[in-house]
Order: sequence, then C-alpha cells, then structure tokens
Amino acid sequence: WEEVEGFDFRDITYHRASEVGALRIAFDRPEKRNAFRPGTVDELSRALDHAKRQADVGCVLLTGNGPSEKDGGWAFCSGGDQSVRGSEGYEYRGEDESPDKAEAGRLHILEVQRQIRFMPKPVVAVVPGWAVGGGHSLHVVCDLTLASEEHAKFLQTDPDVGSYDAGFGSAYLARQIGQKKAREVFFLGKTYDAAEAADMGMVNEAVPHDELEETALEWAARIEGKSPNAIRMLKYGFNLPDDGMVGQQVFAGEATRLGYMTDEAQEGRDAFLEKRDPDYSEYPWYY
Ligand code: 1HA
Repeated sequence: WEEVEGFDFRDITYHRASEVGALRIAFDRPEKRNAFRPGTVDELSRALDHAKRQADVGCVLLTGNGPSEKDGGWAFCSGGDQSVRGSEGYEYRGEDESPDKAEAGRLHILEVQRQIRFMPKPVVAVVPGWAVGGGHSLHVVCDLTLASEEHAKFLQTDPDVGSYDAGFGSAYLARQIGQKKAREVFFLGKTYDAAEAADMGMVNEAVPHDELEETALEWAARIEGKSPNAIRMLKYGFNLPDDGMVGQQVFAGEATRLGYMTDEAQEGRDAFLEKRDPDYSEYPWYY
C-alpha cells in the first residue's frame, strides 16, 4: 500500500494498492472503536470523491484500522461519536473542530452513504471488528462485506442512543436479510458474529482475521479484471428498483453516456453543428 498524496487526513488513512487498481480508506480512531466525528465524515467524503474520479481504480475498500493500543480491540466503525453529538445533531466541538454555526446540525454521514451507493465502482466493507450503529449502516450500504471470523461483530445500537437510520441502514438491510430479521437487528439490538451475519445474508464471507486484507485485495483484483462498464451498469441496475426515480435517473444517465458513444448519436450532434438535417438512414431500428 502507498499513501495517496495530496491529503492531510487526521481521522482516516487513504492508500492505494501498489499492484491492484484498488484504494483503501480506513477509519483511524481505533481507541474510539473508529467512531466518526464531523471532521471524520468530511475526510471520508473527500476521499470517496477522489476515489470516484480515479479512472484506473475498479474497487474501493472501506475498513477500520486497529487494534486499539488501549485494549487491543478491533473495529470497523462504531458510528457517530457520541461525545461530540450536540442537541441539533452532530456538531463540531473540541480544539480541532470548526465552531461554524452553519456546520451544526449535520448528518453528513448520510451524504457519504449516497456517495457509496452511487460510486461508479464497487465499495467493499472490510470489517475487522465492531460494526455498530452508523458504522453498521455503512457496511450495509457497501456493495459487499467481508468480515473477520474472529473479531467482526455486528450490532445496532441506534435506538439505545435515541438515533435512527430509517433510510438505507434499515430499509436496505431489510432487502438484504428480510423484514423480520432487520426488525430484530434494530428492535432487539443483539450482537452477531461474522458467521451469523453471513448466514443472514448481510455479510458475503467470513475469513480468518489474518487473511482479511489479503482476501479483500483478491476481491479487488477480481473486480478490476472485469469490464468497467459492465460492473458499473450492474451496480446501478441492482440499485435501481430500490432507488425509485433517482435510481432510474442514475441508470438512465449511464444509458445516455453509452448512447453518446455511438455513431448514431454523433450523427445528431454533427448535423446540428453543420446546420443540416440529421441522416439516420444508416442506423437500423433494432429489434
Ligand atoms: O444512527 C446514526 C445516524 C442515523 C441517521 C443519521 C445520521 C446518523 C449518524 C450516526 C448514527 C449513529 O451512529 S447512532 C449510534 C452511535 N454508536 C453507538 O451507539 C455505539 C456506542 N459504542 C458501543 O456500543 C460500544 O463502545 C461498542 C459496542 C462499539 C464496543 O464495545 P467495547 O468493545 O466494550 O468497547 P468500549 O469500552 O465500549 O469502547 C472503547 C472506547 O471507545 C470507549 O472509550 P473509553 O472509555 O476507553 O474512553 C468508548 O467510549 C469509545 N467509543 C466506542 N464507541 C463510541 C465511543 N466513543 C464515542 N462514540 C462512539 N460511538
């Protein structure tokens, strides 16, 4: 892994694989079980935006660094940092955080969820430990989840702390594991290990902890070997039925992008620029 240049992140690390077109974004607050504060979310958002734009990258790995030096615990992400949660939502507080009033009441993690959802390449949640609350929802929204057999644990504490991801975190989870099970996750707040989560269908595979990163890279390499357009159309196709008209808009945008690449569409553009009627006679009405 090589550090991606041009960023000076505090709460995350951002690396590029040396031999595979893959990026690794990792929460880097292991002593807090990788809880995210507003600044963490901003950094994550910037990294995801950068990752989206890398034409030679086919896969993004989202993970959590560890273990904690304090107690050796592992975490993917434990959700919103409860110590900076203000009465208007999550607000900046503390020495490095901007006191800008306009930034208060922020729930920008939902924007990050949309960035992952609409990322034109797969995002894999690589879960080395706890995935809790808003951290659980992040793994739910990722395209695939790979988990540590020994240390991964999945838990929804949202209703314990008076929070609720009534969007992707619950509704999309219900698509993955069914309504009864998803309601169990939120209403009972049980902890599931990687094998249980895989049985439920919210984890793709549980692997031994020391093979986690290596397996994640193998997955990235497999994805990277495939047709970028095919993977992208499939991702947006999978999203479409659950994303309503936004899903249609994203998928249709891809259809238009591909359409623009045809001679037929270019004839329309050329005719306009040459101030003549378009001649589509060469282009069949396919059936
Ligand atoms: O639901 C949403 C949203 C919904 C809609 C829109 C936006 C949303 C944005 C966010 C969220 C949420 O994420 S709500 C859910 C917030 N997260 C939690 O309720 C999880 C709280 N943490 C825990 O339940 C546990 O810490 C744990 C199951 C993750 C781990 O337990 P463990 O292994 O026993 O460790 P523990 O000793 O509890 O934690 C280690 C250290 O990490 C503790 O600090 P220390 O006492 O050593 O100083 C602990 O306080 C800290 N820590 C863990 N999680 C958080 C945290 N500190 C702040 N915030 C945390 N989330």
